[in-house]
Amino acid sequence: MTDRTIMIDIGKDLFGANEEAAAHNAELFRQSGIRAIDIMGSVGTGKTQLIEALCEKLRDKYRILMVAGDLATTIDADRVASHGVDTVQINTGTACHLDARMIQVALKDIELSQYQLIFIENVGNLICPAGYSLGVDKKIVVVSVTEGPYMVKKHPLTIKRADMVVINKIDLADAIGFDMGALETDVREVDAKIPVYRVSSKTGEGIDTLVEALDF
Ligand SMILES: Nc1nc2c(ncn2[C@@H]2O[C@H](COP(=O)(O)OP(=O)(O)OP(=O)(O)O)[C@@H](O)[C@H]2O)c(=O)[nH]1
Ligand SMILES: [Mg+2]
Repeated sequence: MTDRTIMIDIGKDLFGANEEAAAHNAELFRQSGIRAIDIMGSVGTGKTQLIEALCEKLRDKYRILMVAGDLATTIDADRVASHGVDTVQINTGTACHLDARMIQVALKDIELSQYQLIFIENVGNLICPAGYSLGVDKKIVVVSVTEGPYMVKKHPLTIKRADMVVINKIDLADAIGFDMGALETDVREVDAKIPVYRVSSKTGEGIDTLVEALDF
C-alpha cells in the first residue's frame, strides 16, 4: 500500500461540520427564546399547506418566521407571507436538502429575538434532509395519502430521525381507498413510540389536535 493514500472519513468531514453548525443554531435559538421546527416530506405532500394552516392558528399568539427551502422560486415563502408571516426563502440550486450552515446564512441579518417560533420547510424529498441536522427543537415528517402506501416502508431512516409523523390530505383518503391504519402500522414498525397525527391541511381537520400536541 502506498504511503500517499489519504483516508477521508466523509461522515466525519461532512456530517461532523454540519453537526457543529447545527449545535450553533440550536444555541442561537435557545438564547433568542425561539422554538424551531423542521418540516420534511416529499414534493407536494403538503408541507407548505401545513405551515399555512399552523400559521393561521398561531400567528396571533406568536411572532412567526418561516424559512422556505426549495431548489428555485419564492413560491412557498410568498404563500406563507400572504398569511402575514415573515419569511425567508433559501434557493439551494442543486442541493436536495437544507443544512445547518444554510440556516445560519439565511438568518444572519435577522433580529431573531423578535420571533418565538420558526417553521423551516425543507426541500421536498424524503431522502437527503434526514441526514442533516439543522439545530431545531422538532423534526416533523409529513406523508400524504396521495403518495401511495409505501412511503414509510421505503424511508425508514427519515422516520427514525423524526420526532413526529403527520399524515396529511386525509380528506382524500376515502376517495382513493387509502388505508391510513396500515400506514400508521408501518410507522409503528419503524418506531413504536413516535407520535402520529392525521390531518387535512386543506380543510383544517386534525389541525387543532396537532397544535395541542406541539405544545404551543
Ligand atoms: N385535498 C388536500 N390537498 C392538499 C392538502 N395539503 C396540501 N394539499 C394540496 O397539495 C398540493 C401540494 O401542497 P404543498 O403544500 O404545495 O406541498 P409541498 O409539500 O409544500 O410541496 P413542495 O414544496 O413542492 O415540496 C397543493 O395543491 C395543496 O393545495 C390536504 O390536506 N388536502
Ligand atoms: Mg412547499
